[in-house]
Amino acid sequence: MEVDEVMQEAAREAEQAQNSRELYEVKMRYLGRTGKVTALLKSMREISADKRPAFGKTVNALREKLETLFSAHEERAKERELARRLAEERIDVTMPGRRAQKGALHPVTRVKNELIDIFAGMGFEVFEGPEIETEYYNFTALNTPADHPARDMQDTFYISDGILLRTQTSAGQIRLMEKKKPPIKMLSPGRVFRSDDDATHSPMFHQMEGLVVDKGITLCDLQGMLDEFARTMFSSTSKTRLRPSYFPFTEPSVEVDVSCAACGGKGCPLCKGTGWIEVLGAGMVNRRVLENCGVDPEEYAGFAFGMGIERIAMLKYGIGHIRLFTENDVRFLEQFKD
Ligand code: 2NM
Repeated sequence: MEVDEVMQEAAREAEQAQNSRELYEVKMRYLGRTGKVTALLKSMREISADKRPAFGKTVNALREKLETLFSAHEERAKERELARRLAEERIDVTMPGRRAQKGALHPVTRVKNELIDIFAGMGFEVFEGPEIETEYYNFTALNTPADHPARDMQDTFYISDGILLRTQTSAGQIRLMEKKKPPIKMLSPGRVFRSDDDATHSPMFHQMEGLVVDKGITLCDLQGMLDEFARTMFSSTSKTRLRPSYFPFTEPSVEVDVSCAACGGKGCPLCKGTGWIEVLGAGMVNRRVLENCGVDPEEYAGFAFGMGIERIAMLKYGIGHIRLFTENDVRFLEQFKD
């Protein structure tokens, strides 16, 4: 094998190698343990002693030249590969980052917090009673007689004899009235349960009830406080109107309408042309309820009110179906981001 031929062949193959791995394979074919140059060195033994030194010199020179050749190629291949990696893995540090998704408070939570803010500003304290109640606190103490339709299995979820899911948060207010001497000014937000299910009724919903007991409390105090509530919650020009009603736990009892904020009271589809929207129920605490709690009705009087938080949220945000509150559809919920 001609030394010059080997040199030319190696140079051509090294030139054709596409990357450092292929280059390494070429190198091994010449300089590796079974490579062509190594074979030449091994063949020295078969050469006559007088020609051996010259042959050895030539082959060693070839090996050195090949090593230089491969090093140069290796260097260039590495540079090319590094340049390609840098181009491929390039990061544009000036690109704007992806914003983290921000959550939103549930509309019921929003309205609940807003109601608490309004009434806390008037001096009400928040008191949350248990969701599982006794028939006594949910009905009897609230002057709801044993034969009252509200007690019916069809309206109330009974857990066992005398034990039920509360149908109103006032059950907890009775517990506090038993323990605390007036003056009382409390707000009871929470979940309540009724066997009811249509576009505006859900078997679980949230209520906010308020109770004020002190000496000389009148219906005027109730209406003044409700006016203030309506102006803060709905519109600075909101007005309230009381209509006679009936609840076993209040006497007199009233339904409270707020002037329609959508049309300013002129009449529109939201208020069905009346200019008024029913927002809550209220009244003067029935003297029998006060007596049941050990509060002397000759000395003290109180007013109470109750509203459905979902109903307020539906009016405020124009929500058409109560089921939207419990479906947890992100497309609905994300509209309440602030
Ligand atoms: C309402 C309407 C009228 C009410 C009564 C009481 C209590 F505990 F003092 F008797 N708390 N809340 C009440 C009165 C609730 O909801 C429509």
